[in-house]
Amino acid sequence: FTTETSLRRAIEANRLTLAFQPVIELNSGKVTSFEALARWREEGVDIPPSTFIPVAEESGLIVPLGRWALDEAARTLKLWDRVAGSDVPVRMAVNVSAIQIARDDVPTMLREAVARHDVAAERLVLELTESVIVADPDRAAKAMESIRQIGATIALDDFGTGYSNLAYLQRLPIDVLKIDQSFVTGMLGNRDKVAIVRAVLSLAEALGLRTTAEGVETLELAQTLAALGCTRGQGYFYSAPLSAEDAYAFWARSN
Ligand code: G
Ligand code: G
Ligand code: MN
Ligand code: NA
Repeated sequence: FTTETSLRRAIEANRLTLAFQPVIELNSGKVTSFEALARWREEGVDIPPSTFIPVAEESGLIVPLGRWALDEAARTLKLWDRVAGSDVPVRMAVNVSAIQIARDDVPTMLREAVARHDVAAERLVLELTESVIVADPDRAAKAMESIRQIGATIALDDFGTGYSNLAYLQRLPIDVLKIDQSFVTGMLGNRDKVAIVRAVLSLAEALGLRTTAEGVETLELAQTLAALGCTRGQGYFYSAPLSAEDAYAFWARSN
């Protein structure tokens, strides 16, 4: 209960921050986007998202947290544009919890955030998990169609770890599959993981979806994924999540 109370205070006092992890186009080596990841530091100690995101979801605090994250991500994109003197050609991805889709009006929140910060919705990516679809398929479909209509892109996060049937991949406006890092990290020398990654890549190709492999920790992994037809990679081989300033410098250096 203390975590919930202090998380509520941290959100209200605007003491959460975002870290930004680059997503790299495997063929060109260029940054295509950044994933915004919430960070919480309390009295000098980092509380990991694996601790506070579940608390936020159980308490409903994920609704204000998620609103803050989208707003802060859009604000940061605009900040980078000002530093660069023109629109920085990267997209910004924000995680959206199933609870937000169920309880909040995510399309309106998106419309308001892009208007407030004067950034094109096309530059935003909302990362949803399969649990969104399992929870309430009709509501999820409506929300996703509105998000797409506003202009943002939809990525399916942690792909392969959920339980839903695959028919929705064809029906719903999904643009990108993010292959969960549990299949990617340690995939070299593991036939089962390679088989799963291959299957996801061929499914994505057949359906015209782009793919991002998470957990790319080595050059060899990046090369293997590229050879298998994966389009993008994200992971410690390229960069850990960075502060807004360092993320901008990373982009400026690598493009
Ligand atoms: O990068 P890191 O290990 O810190 O993030 C762990 C997980 O926490 C991420 O994979 C993501 O699913 C979740 N997470 C981080 N920030 C947010 C956020 O703003 N909203 C939601 N819903 N989840 C987040
Ligand atoms: O949204 P999602 O849960 O996929 O967020 C990615 C999480 O994985 C973040 O917590 C991030 O810090 C972490 N992460 C990012 N790159 C790597 C990596 O290369 N290896 C491992 N083990 N974790 C990573
Ligand atoms: Mn994610
Ligand atoms: Na993920």
